Amino acid sequence: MLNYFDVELSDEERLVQRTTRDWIDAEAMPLIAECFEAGQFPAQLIPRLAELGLLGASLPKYGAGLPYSCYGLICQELERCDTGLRSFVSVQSSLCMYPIYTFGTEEQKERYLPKMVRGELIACFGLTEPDHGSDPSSMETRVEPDGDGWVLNGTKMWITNGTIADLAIIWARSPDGIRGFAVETDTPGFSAREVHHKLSLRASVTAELHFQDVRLPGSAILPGTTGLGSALKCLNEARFGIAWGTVGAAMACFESALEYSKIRPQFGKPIAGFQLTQLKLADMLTAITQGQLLALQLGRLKDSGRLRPVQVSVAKRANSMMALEVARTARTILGGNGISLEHPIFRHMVNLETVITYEGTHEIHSLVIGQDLTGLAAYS
Ligand code: TGC
Ligand code: FAD
Repeated sequence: MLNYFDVELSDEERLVQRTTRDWIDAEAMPLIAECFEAGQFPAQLIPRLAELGLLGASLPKYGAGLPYSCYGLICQELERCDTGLRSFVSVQSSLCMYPIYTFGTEEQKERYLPKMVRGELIACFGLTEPDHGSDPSSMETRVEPDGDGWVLNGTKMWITNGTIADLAIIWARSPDGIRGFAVETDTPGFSAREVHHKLSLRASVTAELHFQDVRLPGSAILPGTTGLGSALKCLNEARFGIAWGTVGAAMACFESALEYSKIRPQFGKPIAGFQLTQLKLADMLTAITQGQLLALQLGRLKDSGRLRPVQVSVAKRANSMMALEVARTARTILGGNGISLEHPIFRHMVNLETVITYEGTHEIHSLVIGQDLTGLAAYS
């Protein structure tokens, strides 16, 4: 644990972090590189993720109801292993359980949430479309009223968990604006196709979803959704997890580079003894510490109900780029060995290229912050 500033964690936070880390080290770390190489999500970990209370960890009543700071620490530890693992938990918890809990009926909550906490029902979140990523307000996926139900048509792209999901939270344009729907994936007309040839997030399932005249019951709508803003509320939750998770990815890269630098001799001494290596280590340590303190304050603000969405944008943007830069620097310390999957750094580095892109690109978060600072929207 990097704790240069003796960051104060509560007993509960320490316990959650320790428990998650111990399990990750024992059961996830040993198989992650192989999964990444094979392009497979380690689905065998789902039952233990559930047993440990890591699905819907911050959800009251149905989940463990932990403080958000604990959820953040869970994300940090998961992403210290691999972004794919944190992504799975982010999607299940923040992007799918959260909207059902926040916008759903009692019947929807009872039908889905207990099974989702137990890992018996996997979900995905479909907002992005092939032609509408940063600008979801232009989405083409539509629902039309049909008797006492709906008919759904359209396509969603880059959907995490898409081919393993039993349930999809789908955002679609209805006659009264964008609404969210809980779509069971065995409904006729629903199909999912895995995206192959990815060079990033290889230990995560990514899919294209296609809806052709999918007939949904009236009860499929999440009635509390009232426009794009409802989808963006879900994104605040997941972006919060990314702000923490990226600290974990950066820690893994730093620790790997530090250890390597002490045992790799060149010019007659360990490369850790060269000033340029020490400068890189000092820069990485400083950046990670700043990211850690930012994430912790984000958690404190969220737990006290004072967190503004723009603050989440600041932290998601800053920590994702921080982690990518740490990964790139750490990679140089390993020289040629840095490009091998035998070390975790390159795997994290290519994952982080996705992290600066999904959940709002680096550029989009710059514009969110710019709008907050100036009062002027510069998206179009
Ligand atoms: P705009 O007019 O600004 O906003 C529409 C309504 O939403 C409200 N709002 C928010 N509410 C809550 N939280 C936020 N962060 C919000 N941002 C905006 C806003 O007040 C407004 O409300 P109202 O009542 O006035 O209607 O919308 P816009 O169309 O101009 O878009 C703004 C923009 C560009 C920031 C937004 O579209 C955006 O964030 N784009 C990025 C798209 C994105 O992040 N996609 C992510 C897809 S999911 C994903 O990547 C999952 S990866 C999962 C994994 O594997 O971890
Ligand atoms: P575009 O929006 O086409 O952007 C391309 C470039 O243009 C970017 O650099 C962008 O910053 C820039 N740009 C766009 N608009 C502007 C502007 N106004 N000003 C300046 N620059 C701009 N989505 C989901 O809904 N659910 C998921 O589960 C999910 N999982 C994902 C998993 C992976 C592995 C990946 C790669 C993506 C995932 N996404 C998911 C999609 C992700 O959210 C989008 O890729 C992201 O929002 C960017 O959209 P885009 O790829 O269409 O890029």
